[in-house]
Amino acid sequence: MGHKSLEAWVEDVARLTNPAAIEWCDGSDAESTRINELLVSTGDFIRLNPEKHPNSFLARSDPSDVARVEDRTFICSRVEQDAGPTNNWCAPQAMHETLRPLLAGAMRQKTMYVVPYLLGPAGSPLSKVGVELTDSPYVVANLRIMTRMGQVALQELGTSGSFSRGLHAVGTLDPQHRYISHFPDENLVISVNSNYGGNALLSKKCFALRLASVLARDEGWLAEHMLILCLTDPTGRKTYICAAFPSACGKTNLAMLIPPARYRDAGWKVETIGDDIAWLKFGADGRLYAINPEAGFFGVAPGTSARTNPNAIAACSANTIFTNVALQPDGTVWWEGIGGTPPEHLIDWRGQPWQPGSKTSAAHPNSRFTAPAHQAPCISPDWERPEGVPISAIIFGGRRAKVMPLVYQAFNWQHGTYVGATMSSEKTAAAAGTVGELRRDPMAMLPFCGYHMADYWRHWLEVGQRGGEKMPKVFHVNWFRKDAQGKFFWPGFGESIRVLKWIAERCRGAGAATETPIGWLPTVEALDAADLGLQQAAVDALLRVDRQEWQDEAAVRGDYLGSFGDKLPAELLQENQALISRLG
Ligand code: OXD
Ligand code: MN
Repeated sequence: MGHKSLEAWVEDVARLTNPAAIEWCDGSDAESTRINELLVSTGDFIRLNPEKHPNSFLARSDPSDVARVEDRTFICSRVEQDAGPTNNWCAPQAMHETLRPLLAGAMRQKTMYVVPYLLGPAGSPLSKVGVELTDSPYVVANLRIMTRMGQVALQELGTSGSFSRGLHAVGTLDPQHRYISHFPDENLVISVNSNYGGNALLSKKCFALRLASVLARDEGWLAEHMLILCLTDPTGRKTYICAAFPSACGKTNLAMLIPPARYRDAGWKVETIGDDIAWLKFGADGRLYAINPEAGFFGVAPGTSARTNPNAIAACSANTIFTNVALQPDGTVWWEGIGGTPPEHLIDWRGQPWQPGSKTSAAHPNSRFTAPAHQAPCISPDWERPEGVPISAIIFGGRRAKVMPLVYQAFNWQHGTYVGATMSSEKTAAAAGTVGELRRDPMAMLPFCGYHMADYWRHWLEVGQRGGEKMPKVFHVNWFRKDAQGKFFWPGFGESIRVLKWIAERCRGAGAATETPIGWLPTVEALDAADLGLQQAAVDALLRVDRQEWQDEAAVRGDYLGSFGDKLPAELLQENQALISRLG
Protein backbone atom coordinates (compact mmCIF):
# COMPACT_ATOMS: atom_id res chain seq x y z
CA MET A 1 0.00 0.00 0.00
CA GLY A 2 1.32 3.43 -0.91
CA HIS A 3 1.49 6.74 0.89
CA LYS A 4 -1.77 8.48 0.01
CA SER A 5 -0.77 12.12 0.50
CA LEU A 6 2.54 11.58 -1.34
CA GLU A 7 0.74 9.97 -4.26
CA ALA A 8 -1.85 12.74 -4.33
CA TRP A 9 0.84 15.41 -4.37
CA VAL A 10 2.73 13.66 -7.19
CA GLU A 11 -0.51 13.58 -9.20
CA ASP A 12 -1.21 17.27 -8.51
CA VAL A 13 2.25 18.31 -9.62
CA ALA A 14 2.05 16.09 -12.72
CA ARG A 15 -1.25 17.71 -13.65
CA LEU A 16 0.39 21.13 -13.45
CA THR A 17 3.80 20.40 -15.01
CA ASN A 18 2.59 17.82 -17.53
CA PRO A 19 5.59 15.43 -17.74
CA ALA A 20 5.73 12.74 -20.44
CA ALA A 21 6.56 10.13 -17.80
CA ILE A 22 6.84 9.76 -14.04
CA GLU A 23 9.61 7.66 -12.52
CA TRP A 24 9.86 6.72 -8.85
CA CYS A 25 13.52 6.42 -7.86
CA ASP A 26 14.57 3.37 -5.85
CA GLY A 27 18.20 4.36 -5.27
CA SER A 28 19.56 1.12 -6.76
CA ASP A 29 22.90 0.76 -8.55
CA ALA A 30 21.06 -0.23 -11.73
CA GLU A 31 19.02 2.97 -11.61
CA SER A 32 22.13 5.06 -11.00
CA THR A 33 23.90 3.48 -13.99
CA ARG A 34 20.86 4.13 -16.18
CA ILE A 35 20.58 7.79 -15.12
CA ASN A 36 24.30 8.40 -15.62
CA GLU A 37 24.15 6.81 -19.07
CA LEU A 38 21.14 8.93 -19.95
CA LEU A 39 23.08 12.05 -18.95
CA VAL A 40 26.04 10.95 -21.07
CA SER A 41 23.74 10.32 -24.04
CA THR A 42 22.25 13.83 -23.81
CA GLY A 43 25.69 15.43 -23.46
CA ASP A 44 24.95 16.67 -19.93
CA PHE A 45 27.63 14.37 -18.52
CA ILE A 46 31.07 13.70 -19.94
CA ARG A 47 32.35 10.34 -18.79
CA LEU A 48 35.83 10.80 -17.31
CA ASN A 49 38.80 8.51 -17.87
CA PRO A 50 37.50 5.23 -16.37
CA GLU A 51 40.94 4.20 -15.15
CA LYS A 52 41.74 7.44 -13.38
CA HIS A 53 38.17 8.39 -12.36
CA PRO A 54 36.02 5.22 -12.31
CA ASN A 55 32.28 5.84 -12.69
CA SER A 56 32.82 9.61 -12.56
CA PHE A 57 31.49 12.43 -14.71
CA LEU A 58 31.94 16.07 -15.59
CA ALA A 59 28.91 18.35 -15.82
CA ARG A 60 28.92 21.94 -17.04
CA SER A 61 26.20 24.27 -15.93
CA ASP A 62 24.83 27.23 -17.79
CA PRO A 63 27.30 30.14 -17.26
CA SER A 64 24.50 32.14 -15.66
CA ASP A 65 23.76 29.37 -13.18
CA VAL A 66 26.87 28.66 -11.14
CA ALA A 67 26.14 29.67 -7.53
CA ARG A 68 23.40 30.12 -5.00
CA VAL A 69 21.33 33.20 -5.70
CA GLU A 70 20.43 34.89 -2.46
CA ASP A 71 18.52 37.69 -4.15
CA ARG A 72 16.24 35.10 -5.80
CA THR A 73 15.75 33.06 -2.60
CA PHE A 74 12.49 33.69 -0.74
CA ILE A 75 11.02 32.76 2.62
CA CYS A 76 7.27 32.81 2.06
CA SER A 77 6.04 32.65 5.64
CA ARG A 78 2.41 33.53 6.20
CA VAL A 79 3.39 36.54 8.33
CA GLU A 80 6.01 38.86 6.81
CA GLN A 81 7.64 39.56 10.16
CA ASP A 82 8.45 35.84 10.55
CA ALA A 83 10.89 35.97 7.64
CA GLY A 84 12.81 38.84 9.26
CA PRO A 85 15.02 41.53 7.77
CA THR A 86 17.72 39.16 6.44
CA ASN A 87 15.43 37.18 4.12
CA ASN A 88 13.47 38.15 1.02
CA TRP A 89 9.83 37.69 1.82
CA CYS A 90 6.82 37.17 -0.41
CA ALA A 91 3.28 36.28 0.68
CA PRO A 92 2.74 32.54 0.05
CA GLN A 93 -0.35 33.08 -2.06
CA ALA A 94 1.37 35.69 -4.23
CA MET A 95 4.41 33.44 -4.70
CA HIS A 96 2.23 30.47 -5.64
CA GLU A 97 0.54 32.70 -8.22
CA THR A 98 3.92 33.82 -9.60
CA LEU A 99 5.17 30.25 -9.81
CA ARG A 100 2.10 28.63 -11.30
CA PRO A 101 2.59 29.92 -14.88
CA LEU A 102 6.32 29.11 -14.68
CA LEU A 103 5.49 25.55 -13.65
CA ALA A 104 2.53 25.01 -16.00
CA GLY A 105 3.69 22.53 -18.61
CA ALA A 106 7.32 22.98 -17.47
CA MET A 107 8.01 19.24 -17.62
CA ARG A 108 6.38 18.65 -21.02
CA GLN A 109 8.28 15.96 -22.95
CA LYS A 110 10.41 15.30 -19.91
CA THR A 111 10.42 12.71 -17.16
CA MET A 112 9.43 13.79 -13.70
CA TYR A 113 11.50 11.90 -11.15
CA VAL A 114 10.05 11.27 -7.72
CA VAL A 115 13.06 11.20 -5.43
CA PRO A 116 12.38 10.11 -1.83
CA TYR A 117 15.38 10.66 0.41
CA LEU A 118 16.33 10.34 4.02
CA LEU A 119 18.30 13.02 5.84
CA GLY A 120 20.27 11.34 8.60
CA PRO A 121 21.13 7.71 9.27
CA ALA A 122 18.46 5.05 8.78
CA GLY A 123 16.72 4.23 12.04
CA SER A 124 17.82 7.46 13.75
CA PRO A 125 15.21 9.34 15.75
CA LEU A 126 16.92 12.50 14.47
CA SER A 127 16.44 11.68 10.76
CA LYS A 128 13.76 13.13 8.47
CA VAL A 129 12.31 12.24 5.09
CA GLY A 130 12.07 14.55 2.10
CA VAL A 131 10.74 14.00 -1.40
CA GLU A 132 11.95 16.01 -4.38
CA LEU A 133 10.04 16.02 -7.65
CA THR A 134 12.42 17.10 -10.39
CA ASP A 135 12.76 17.02 -14.15
CA SER A 136 16.57 17.08 -13.87
CA PRO A 137 18.40 13.74 -14.09
CA TYR A 138 21.51 15.70 -12.99
CA VAL A 139 19.72 16.45 -9.71
CA VAL A 140 18.75 12.78 -9.33
CA ALA A 141 22.38 11.71 -9.84
CA ASN A 142 23.57 14.23 -7.25
CA LEU A 143 20.86 13.38 -4.73
CA ARG A 144 21.84 9.74 -4.92
CA ILE A 145 25.27 10.72 -3.60
CA MET A 146 24.24 13.48 -1.22
CA THR A 147 21.39 11.64 0.55
CA ARG A 148 20.20 8.16 1.42
CA MET A 149 17.87 8.01 -1.52
CA GLY A 150 15.08 5.71 -2.77
CA GLN A 151 13.76 2.60 -1.06
CA VAL A 152 15.39 3.32 2.29
CA ALA A 153 13.47 6.62 2.52
CA LEU A 154 10.15 5.09 1.42
CA GLN A 155 10.57 2.44 4.09
CA GLU A 156 11.16 5.10 6.73
CA LEU A 157 8.11 7.01 5.43
CA GLY A 158 5.73 4.06 5.57
CA THR A 159 2.15 4.74 4.57
CA SER A 160 1.55 7.85 6.62
CA GLY A 161 4.87 9.39 7.74
CA SER A 162 5.43 13.13 7.34
CA PHE A 163 7.88 14.47 4.79
CA SER A 164 9.19 17.75 3.38
CA ARG A 165 8.16 18.47 -0.17
CA GLY A 166 10.48 19.87 -2.83
CA LEU A 167 9.43 20.70 -6.38
CA HIS A 168 12.15 21.51 -8.87
CA ALA A 169 11.74 22.39 -12.53
CA VAL A 170 14.75 23.34 -14.64
CA GLY A 171 12.58 25.60 -16.78
CA THR A 172 14.41 28.02 -19.07
CA LEU A 173 17.21 28.91 -16.59
CA ASP A 174 16.16 32.53 -17.02
CA PRO A 175 17.93 34.33 -14.12
CA GLN A 176 15.23 37.04 -14.03
CA HIS A 177 12.57 34.44 -13.32
CA ARG A 178 14.62 32.22 -11.07
CA TYR A 179 12.87 31.48 -7.77
CA ILE A 180 14.08 29.43 -4.83
CA SER A 181 10.94 29.69 -2.73
CA HIS A 182 10.42 28.26 0.73
CA PHE A 183 6.99 27.86 2.30
CA PRO A 184 7.79 26.99 5.93
CA ASP A 185 4.11 26.77 6.89
CA GLU A 186 3.61 24.11 4.18
CA ASN A 187 6.96 22.32 4.68
CA LEU A 188 7.48 22.96 0.95
CA VAL A 189 10.18 24.31 -1.38
CA ILE A 190 9.65 25.22 -5.03
CA SER A 191 12.67 25.95 -7.22
CA VAL A 192 12.46 27.00 -10.87
CA ASN A 193 14.95 28.14 -13.51
CA SER A 194 18.14 26.89 -11.88
CA ASN A 195 19.97 23.58 -12.02
CA TYR A 196 22.86 24.63 -9.71
CA GLY A 197 23.55 22.55 -6.55
CA GLY A 198 22.39 24.75 -3.69
CA ASN A 199 19.39 25.97 -5.70
CA ALA A 200 18.32 22.61 -7.12
CA LEU A 201 19.42 19.87 -4.70
CA LEU A 202 16.56 20.76 -2.40
CA SER A 203 17.72 18.34 0.31
CA LYS A 204 20.68 20.52 1.14
CA LYS A 205 20.31 24.20 1.91
CA CYS A 206 16.55 24.34 1.27
CA PHE A 207 15.42 21.46 3.47
CA ALA A 208 18.34 20.53 5.79
CA LEU A 209 18.84 24.19 6.75
CA ARG A 210 16.02 26.60 5.82
CA LEU A 211 12.97 24.40 6.44
CA ALA A 212 14.76 22.36 9.11
CA SER A 213 15.70 25.49 11.07
CA VAL A 214 11.97 26.25 11.36
CA LEU A 215 11.19 22.65 12.40
CA ALA A 216 14.08 22.86 14.88
CA ARG A 217 12.68 26.06 16.41
CA ASP A 218 9.27 24.42 16.82
CA GLU A 219 10.60 21.09 18.09
CA GLY A 220 13.42 22.35 20.37
CA TRP A 221 16.58 21.42 18.45
CA LEU A 222 19.15 23.12 16.18
CA ALA A 223 19.72 22.83 12.39
CA GLU A 224 23.09 24.43 11.69
CA HIS A 225 25.57 25.19 8.90
CA MET A 226 28.30 23.25 10.69
CA LEU A 227 30.86 20.54 10.09
CA ILE A 228 31.15 17.78 12.69
CA LEU A 229 34.54 16.24 13.52
CA CYS A 230 35.96 13.83 16.04
CA LEU A 231 39.33 14.70 17.58
CA THR A 232 41.13 11.78 19.22
CA ASP A 233 44.01 12.56 21.63
CA PRO A 234 46.99 10.33 22.44
CA THR A 235 45.10 8.69 25.32
CA GLY A 236 42.33 7.66 22.91
CA ARG A 237 39.88 10.19 24.35
CA LYS A 238 37.44 11.53 21.72
CA THR A 239 36.15 15.11 21.57
CA TYR A 240 33.32 15.83 19.12
CA ILE A 241 33.33 19.35 17.73
CA CYS A 242 30.97 21.31 15.45
CA ALA A 243 32.17 24.33 13.49
CA ALA A 244 30.22 26.97 11.55
CA PHE A 245 32.02 28.93 8.84
CA PRO A 246 30.45 30.75 5.90
CA SER A 247 30.50 28.94 2.54
CA ALA A 248 33.95 28.32 1.02
CA CYS A 249 35.86 29.18 4.23
CA GLY A 250 37.39 25.73 4.75
CA LYS A 251 34.76 23.61 6.54
CA THR A 252 35.57 20.61 4.36
CA ASN A 253 39.31 21.07 4.94
CA LEU A 254 38.92 21.37 8.72
CA ALA A 255 36.57 18.37 8.88
CA MET A 256 39.22 16.31 7.04
CA LEU A 257 42.34 17.71 8.72
CA ILE A 258 45.46 15.56 8.79
CA PRO A 259 47.74 16.52 11.68
CA PRO A 260 51.44 17.11 10.99
CA ALA A 261 53.82 14.20 11.69
CA ARG A 262 54.71 15.26 15.24
CA TYR A 263 51.05 15.16 16.25
CA ARG A 264 50.23 12.04 14.26
CA ASP A 265 53.13 10.19 15.84
CA ALA A 266 51.96 11.25 19.27
CA GLY A 267 48.52 9.76 18.53
CA TRP A 268 46.38 12.75 17.48
CA LYS A 269 43.72 12.03 14.86
CA VAL A 270 40.85 13.90 13.23
CA GLU A 271 37.91 12.00 11.74
CA THR A 272 34.99 13.39 9.79
CA ILE A 273 31.32 13.05 10.61
CA GLY A 274 30.06 15.83 8.33
CA ASP A 275 31.46 18.78 6.39
CA ASP A 276 28.50 21.16 5.98
CA ILE A 277 25.36 20.58 8.04
CA ALA A 278 24.68 19.42 11.59
CA TRP A 279 21.39 18.65 13.29
CA LEU A 280 21.75 18.84 17.06
CA LYS A 281 19.25 17.47 19.54
CA PHE A 282 19.29 16.82 23.27
CA GLY A 283 20.03 13.24 24.29
CA ALA A 284 18.60 11.48 27.32
CA ASP A 285 21.67 12.59 29.32
CA GLY A 286 20.89 16.26 28.65
CA ARG A 287 23.81 16.79 26.26
CA LEU A 288 23.54 17.95 22.65
CA TYR A 289 24.07 15.17 20.11
CA ALA A 290 24.77 15.85 16.42
CA ILE A 291 24.07 13.93 13.24
CA ASN A 292 25.16 14.73 9.72
CA PRO A 293 21.91 14.68 7.72
CA GLU A 294 23.83 14.20 4.46
CA ALA A 295 25.55 11.20 2.89
CA GLY A 296 27.95 13.00 0.55
CA PHE A 297 30.21 16.00 0.15
CA PHE A 298 29.40 18.86 -2.21
CA GLY A 299 32.85 20.36 -1.88
CA VAL A 300 34.47 23.38 -3.51
CA ALA A 301 37.09 22.04 -5.95
CA PRO A 302 39.56 24.96 -6.43
CA GLY A 303 42.26 24.89 -3.79
CA THR A 304 41.66 21.21 -3.01
CA SER A 305 44.84 19.21 -3.60
CA ALA A 306 46.80 16.22 -2.39
CA ARG A 307 48.68 18.72 -0.20
CA THR A 308 45.77 20.74 1.20
CA ASN A 309 43.22 17.95 1.57
CA PRO A 310 44.30 14.43 0.56
CA ASN A 311 41.15 13.00 2.18
CA ALA A 312 38.90 15.01 -0.15
CA ILE A 313 40.99 13.95 -3.14
CA ALA A 314 40.60 10.32 -2.07
CA ALA A 315 36.86 10.81 -1.47
CA CYS A 316 36.39 11.94 -5.06
CA SER A 317 38.62 9.31 -6.63
CA ALA A 318 35.58 7.38 -7.97
CA ASN A 319 31.76 7.56 -8.22
CA THR A 320 31.97 11.36 -8.27
CA ILE A 321 30.28 14.15 -10.21
CA PHE A 322 32.47 17.16 -10.96
CA THR A 323 30.61 20.33 -11.87
CA ASN A 324 32.27 23.25 -13.72
CA VAL A 325 35.87 22.06 -13.37
CA ALA A 326 38.29 21.93 -16.32
CA LEU A 327 38.93 18.85 -18.45
CA GLN A 328 42.34 17.54 -19.50
CA PRO A 329 42.89 15.82 -22.87
CA ASP A 330 43.31 12.46 -21.09
CA GLY A 331 39.82 12.68 -19.59
CA THR A 332 40.95 13.74 -16.13
CA VAL A 333 39.87 16.84 -14.24
CA TRP A 334 41.82 19.96 -13.33
CA TRP A 335 41.26 23.09 -11.28
CA GLU A 336 43.23 25.98 -9.91
CA GLY A 337 45.10 24.90 -6.79
CA ILE A 338 45.04 21.17 -7.61
CA GLY A 339 48.85 21.23 -7.47
CA GLY A 340 51.65 20.93 -10.03
CA THR A 341 52.08 23.08 -13.10
CA PRO A 342 49.00 23.81 -15.20
CA PRO A 343 48.76 21.54 -18.25
CA GLU A 344 49.48 23.10 -21.66
CA HIS A 345 45.97 22.51 -22.95
CA LEU A 346 42.67 22.25 -21.18
CA ILE A 347 38.99 22.65 -21.87
CA ASP A 348 37.71 25.19 -19.38
CA TRP A 349 34.45 25.00 -17.40
CA ARG A 350 32.59 26.69 -20.23
CA GLY A 351 33.80 24.05 -22.72
CA GLN A 352 36.31 26.42 -24.38
CA PRO A 353 40.03 25.78 -25.05
CA TRP A 354 42.20 27.17 -22.26
CA GLN A 355 45.95 27.66 -21.89
CA PRO A 356 48.15 28.82 -19.00
CA GLY A 357 48.10 32.61 -19.04
CA SER A 358 44.47 32.78 -20.15
CA LYS A 359 42.67 35.69 -18.55
CA THR A 360 39.87 33.62 -17.06
CA SER A 361 40.15 30.70 -14.66
CA ALA A 362 39.99 27.18 -16.11
CA ALA A 363 37.64 25.93 -13.41
CA HIS A 364 34.85 28.13 -12.08
CA PRO A 365 35.83 29.44 -8.60
CA ASN A 366 32.68 27.76 -7.24
CA SER A 367 33.19 24.49 -9.13
CA ARG A 368 32.31 21.44 -7.07
CA PHE A 369 32.76 17.73 -6.53
CA THR A 370 29.85 15.58 -5.37
CA ALA A 371 31.39 12.55 -3.66
CA PRO A 372 30.06 9.80 -1.36
CA ALA A 373 31.05 10.51 2.27
CA HIS A 374 31.94 6.89 2.99
CA GLN A 375 34.73 7.10 0.39
CA ALA A 376 36.72 9.54 2.54
CA PRO A 377 39.49 7.63 4.31
CA CYS A 378 38.96 9.92 7.30
CA ILE A 379 35.26 9.12 7.74
CA SER A 380 34.55 8.41 11.41
CA PRO A 381 33.25 4.97 12.42
CA ASP A 382 30.64 6.98 14.36
CA TRP A 383 29.33 8.92 11.37
CA GLU A 384 26.12 6.92 11.04
CA ARG A 385 25.46 6.39 14.75
CA PRO A 386 21.66 6.68 14.99
CA GLU A 387 21.89 8.57 18.29
CA GLY A 388 24.50 11.01 16.92
CA VAL A 389 27.68 12.10 18.71
CA PRO A 390 27.87 14.21 21.92
CA ILE A 391 29.19 17.68 21.12
CA SER A 392 31.71 19.30 23.47
CA ALA A 393 32.60 22.42 21.48
CA ILE A 394 31.07 24.70 18.88
CA ILE A 395 33.42 26.84 16.83
CA PHE A 396 32.45 29.93 14.87
CA GLY A 397 34.77 31.49 12.31
CA GLY A 398 35.13 33.55 9.20
CA ARG A 399 37.63 35.20 6.89
CA ARG A 400 38.93 38.30 8.59
CA ALA A 401 42.19 39.87 7.40
CA LYS A 402 42.29 42.01 10.55
CA VAL A 403 40.97 42.36 14.11
CA MET A 404 40.04 38.72 14.90
CA PRO A 405 42.71 36.69 16.70
CA LEU A 406 43.47 33.09 15.76
CA VAL A 407 41.20 31.67 18.46
CA TYR A 408 39.31 32.71 21.57
CA GLN A 409 36.80 31.10 23.88
CA ALA A 410 33.52 32.72 24.85
CA PHE A 411 32.87 33.15 28.58
CA ASN A 412 29.62 31.15 28.52
CA TRP A 413 26.74 30.08 26.24
CA GLN A 414 25.06 33.51 26.20
CA HIS A 415 28.34 35.20 25.33
CA GLY A 416 28.94 32.45 22.74
CA THR A 417 25.54 33.16 21.19
CA TYR A 418 26.56 36.83 20.94
CA VAL A 419 29.90 35.82 19.36
CA GLY A 420 28.05 33.73 16.75
CA ALA A 421 25.38 36.39 16.18
CA THR A 422 27.96 39.08 15.42
CA MET A 423 30.45 37.06 13.38
CA SER A 424 31.43 38.33 9.97
CA SER A 425 33.43 37.21 6.97
CA GLU A 426 34.76 38.39 3.64
CA LYS A 427 32.47 37.14 0.86
CA THR A 428 33.47 34.16 -1.30
CA ALA A 429 32.41 32.79 -4.69
CA ALA A 430 29.86 30.35 -3.21
CA ALA A 431 27.13 32.94 -3.65
CA ALA A 432 26.63 35.45 -6.43
CA GLY A 433 27.98 38.90 -5.38
CA THR A 434 31.17 40.84 -4.69
CA VAL A 435 33.97 38.58 -3.48
CA GLY A 436 35.99 40.05 -0.57
CA GLU A 437 33.32 42.39 0.80
CA LEU A 438 32.90 42.10 4.58
CA ARG A 439 29.47 41.01 5.73
CA ARG A 440 27.92 39.94 9.02
CA ASP A 441 27.00 36.28 8.72
CA PRO A 442 25.47 35.21 12.04
CA MET A 443 26.35 31.59 12.87
CA ALA A 444 27.19 31.29 9.10
CA MET A 445 23.41 31.05 8.70
CA LEU A 446 22.67 34.38 7.01
CA PRO A 447 21.67 32.73 3.70
CA PHE A 448 20.17 29.66 5.39
CA CYS A 449 18.01 30.69 8.34
CA GLY A 450 14.37 30.03 7.43
CA TYR A 451 12.89 32.56 9.85
CA HIS A 452 13.56 35.84 11.66
CA MET A 453 17.22 35.95 12.64
CA ALA A 454 16.44 37.57 16.00
CA ASP A 455 13.97 34.75 16.81
CA TYR A 456 16.72 32.31 15.84
CA TRP A 457 19.05 33.97 18.36
CA ARG A 458 16.27 33.78 20.98
CA HIS A 459 16.00 30.06 20.18
CA TRP A 460 19.77 29.66 20.73
CA LEU A 461 19.47 31.36 24.12
CA GLU A 462 16.52 29.15 25.11
CA VAL A 463 18.28 25.97 24.02
CA GLY A 464 21.23 27.13 26.16
CA GLN A 465 18.98 27.56 29.18
CA ARG A 466 17.62 24.09 28.73
CA GLY A 467 21.10 22.53 28.42
CA GLY A 468 22.66 24.62 31.23
CA GLU A 469 26.09 23.41 32.28
CA LYS A 470 25.96 20.57 29.74
CA MET A 471 26.00 22.89 26.73
CA PRO A 472 29.07 22.78 24.47
CA LYS A 473 31.78 25.42 25.05
CA VAL A 474 31.85 28.09 22.33
CA PHE A 475 34.94 29.31 20.46
CA HIS A 476 35.77 31.66 17.59
CA VAL A 477 38.63 31.05 15.13
CA ASN A 478 40.15 33.01 12.25
CA TRP A 479 42.72 31.29 10.01
CA PHE A 480 42.78 34.26 7.64
CA ARG A 481 44.51 37.14 9.43
CA LYS A 482 46.97 38.80 7.04
CA ASP A 483 50.10 40.92 7.31
CA ALA A 484 50.58 44.26 5.54
CA GLN A 485 51.69 42.43 2.38
CA GLY A 486 48.52 40.34 2.34
CA LYS A 487 50.24 37.14 3.46
CA PHE A 488 48.45 34.87 5.93
CA PHE A 489 50.04 34.78 9.40
CA TRP A 490 48.73 31.28 10.14
CA PRO A 491 49.79 28.29 7.97
CA GLY A 492 46.35 26.70 8.42
CA PHE A 493 45.38 23.24 7.16
CA GLY A 494 46.94 20.43 9.27
CA GLU A 495 48.67 22.92 11.56
CA SER A 496 45.28 24.03 12.88
CA ILE A 497 45.36 20.84 14.99
CA ARG A 498 47.09 23.03 17.59
CA VAL A 499 43.95 25.12 17.89
CA LEU A 500 41.71 22.03 18.05
CA LYS A 501 43.96 20.56 20.74
CA TRP A 502 43.64 23.70 22.88
CA ILE A 503 39.87 23.68 22.35
CA ALA A 504 39.63 20.05 23.48
CA GLU A 505 41.76 20.85 26.52
CA ARG A 506 39.50 23.78 27.41
CA CYS A 507 36.47 21.49 27.18
CA ARG A 508 38.06 19.36 29.90
CA GLY A 509 38.81 22.39 32.08
CA ALA A 510 42.52 22.35 31.14
CA GLY A 511 44.51 24.34 28.54
CA ALA A 512 46.22 27.52 29.74
CA ALA A 513 44.36 30.70 28.81
CA THR A 514 44.62 34.45 29.27
CA GLU A 515 41.47 36.36 30.04
CA THR A 516 40.96 39.32 27.69
CA PRO A 517 38.01 41.66 27.11
CA ILE A 518 36.76 39.48 24.22
CA GLY A 519 37.16 36.07 25.89
CA TRP A 520 39.92 33.62 26.78
CA LEU A 521 42.88 33.32 24.43
CA PRO A 522 45.50 30.57 24.57
CA THR A 523 48.83 31.48 26.10
CA VAL A 524 51.71 31.29 23.62
CA GLU A 525 52.84 28.05 25.25
CA ALA A 526 49.34 26.53 25.14
CA LEU A 527 49.20 27.18 21.41
CA ASP A 528 52.14 24.79 21.13
CA ALA A 529 53.40 26.48 17.97
CA ALA A 530 57.10 26.89 18.78
CA ASP A 531 58.13 24.39 16.09
CA LEU A 532 56.24 26.30 13.37
CA GLY A 533 59.02 28.89 13.14
CA LEU A 534 56.55 31.79 13.14
CA GLN A 535 58.05 35.27 13.46
CA GLN A 536 57.39 36.94 16.80
CA ALA A 537 55.33 39.55 14.93
CA ALA A 538 53.09 36.79 13.57
CA VAL A 539 52.56 35.25 17.02
CA ASP A 540 51.78 38.70 18.41
CA ALA A 541 49.28 39.39 15.63
CA LEU A 542 47.60 36.00 15.97
CA LEU A 543 47.07 36.45 19.71
CA ARG A 544 46.46 40.22 19.72
CA VAL A 545 43.32 41.92 21.00
CA ASP A 546 43.74 45.54 19.95
CA ARG A 547 41.52 47.76 22.09
CA GLN A 548 40.95 50.43 19.44
CA GLU A 549 40.17 47.88 16.71
CA TRP A 550 37.76 46.08 19.05
CA GLN A 551 36.08 49.30 20.14
CA ASP A 552 35.41 50.03 16.46
CA GLU A 553 34.21 46.46 15.97
CA ALA A 554 31.87 46.69 18.97
CA ALA A 555 30.40 49.93 17.64
CA VAL A 556 29.63 48.29 14.28
CA ARG A 557 28.16 45.28 16.09
CA GLY A 558 25.95 47.54 18.21
CA ASP A 559 24.51 49.15 15.06
CA TYR A 560 24.07 45.75 13.46
CA LEU A 561 22.24 44.25 16.43
CA GLY A 562 20.14 47.41 16.75
CA SER A 563 18.94 46.94 13.17
CA PHE A 564 16.91 43.88 14.31
CA GLY A 565 14.52 46.11 16.27
CA ASP A 566 12.04 44.86 18.83
CA LYS A 567 12.68 41.17 18.35
CA LEU A 568 16.35 41.41 19.28
CA PRO A 569 16.96 39.51 22.53
CA ALA A 570 18.11 42.09 25.09
CA GLU A 571 20.81 39.67 26.22
CA LEU A 572 22.75 40.25 23.00
CA LEU A 573 22.82 44.02 23.41
CA GLN A 574 23.85 43.48 27.02
CA GLU A 575 26.72 41.30 25.82
CA ASN A 576 27.81 44.06 23.42
CA GLN A 577 27.64 46.62 26.24
CA ALA A 578 29.61 44.29 28.49
CA LEU A 579 32.29 43.97 25.81
CA ILE A 580 32.48 47.74 25.46
CA SER A 581 32.93 48.19 29.19
CA ARG A 582 35.55 45.43 29.40
CA LEU A 583 37.42 47.23 26.62
CA GLY A 584 37.40 50.28 28.90
C1 OXD B 1 27.59 25.00 0.18
C2 OXD B 1 27.44 26.43 0.48
O1 OXD B 1 27.44 24.60 -1.00
O2 OXD B 1 27.48 26.76 1.67
O3 OXD B 1 27.83 24.23 1.11
O4 OXD B 1 27.27 27.24 -0.45
MN1 MN C 1 27.65 25.16 3.05
